[in-house]
Amino acid sequence: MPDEPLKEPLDPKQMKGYLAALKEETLTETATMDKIAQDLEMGLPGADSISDPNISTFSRGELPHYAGINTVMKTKYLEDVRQIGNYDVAFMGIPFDIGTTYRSGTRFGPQAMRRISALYTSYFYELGVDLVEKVKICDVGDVFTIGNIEKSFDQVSRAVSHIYANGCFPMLMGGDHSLGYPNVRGIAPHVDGDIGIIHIDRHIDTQEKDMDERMHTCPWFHATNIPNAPAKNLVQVGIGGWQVPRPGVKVARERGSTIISMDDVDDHGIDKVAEMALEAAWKGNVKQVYLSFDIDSVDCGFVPGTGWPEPGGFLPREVLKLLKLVAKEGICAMECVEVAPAYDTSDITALLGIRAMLDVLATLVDEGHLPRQKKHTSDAGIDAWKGT
Ligand SMILES: [Mn+2]
Repeated sequence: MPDEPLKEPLDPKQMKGYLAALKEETLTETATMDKIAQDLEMGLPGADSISDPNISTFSRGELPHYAGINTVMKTKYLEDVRQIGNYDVAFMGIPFDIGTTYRSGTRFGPQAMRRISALYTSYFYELGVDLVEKVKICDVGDVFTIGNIEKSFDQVSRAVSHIYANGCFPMLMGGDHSLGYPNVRGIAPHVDGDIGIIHIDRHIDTQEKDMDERMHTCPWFHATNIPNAPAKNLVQVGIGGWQVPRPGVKVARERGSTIISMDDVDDHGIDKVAEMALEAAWKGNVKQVYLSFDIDSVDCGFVPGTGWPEPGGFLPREVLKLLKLVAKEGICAMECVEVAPAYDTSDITALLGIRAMLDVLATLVDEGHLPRQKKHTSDAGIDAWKGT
């Protein structure tokens, strides 16, 4: 028998799974217990025959997962948006899809993500983060969008600006990808320095107009015209296939943005590509990076519920890793766009969309980016984006 090198056995105590279990022991339970007590008070104690003292008569909290009014993870619905400054994080829906150039339906994306988010607890095992214990989250509801692209963009920028200027972290649920532009426009005037953009997509989305309007093929042309959002800090990851229009490619070339194709991802792997993306996005006078996640960057076998499905994209596990690596360095906001539930199967597309957002949130908390130690509030008004 030939000599075989001794295999190093894996140490069960050093496995990430075990270490994550250890971390759970260090988490507080205070906010969770307070919430349960409040839910019992508001929902009345359960029937005498029920022995679990935490079960109320009316469902008011996380359980059962099939019950309840669906805000994101059943967090507080912030009806009075003037109170936004009291929260660390706000989920906001942007039910808007008239920028689509093929199948419409992403206006129902926010509702689909909210509904399926009820599957989740606030605790994320791998990172050992319990959101309820660490950050004050609200669901601020939806922007009042209308059947006009430019007027809706104004509404969106105003809403995003309001959240960001009050020191609250925006988690933006689209809606089609034309929203990338008004979303960044709402934040940029409140950033003291430049803003970089990391855009994860199969599509390049950099042409000036499509069919005479600023459609979902156009957001980054306009976003990188914003004075403090230079094109050199735009990084696009996952681009490729048969829907990368030549006018957009020409713009990307002329403006010198960074394009990392799916072939590049194949060649170099997620870690290397993330490192490269972060370097380009943060280079120069950049003070904040905006994260744009298009669900169609994932192979269409996993995300049927989208307006422009693309074969050959990321695997879910790959993209979740990429998002976490980007979030580790800190971001100023995130958008998840192009979830169109009418074409979805068993909610899997909406589920991946909200999962991506929550993984990013947990990473930001784990890395100490949230809650912000010092609240960044801006004196520039809600309409500071006008004219940019
Ligand atoms: Mn796309």
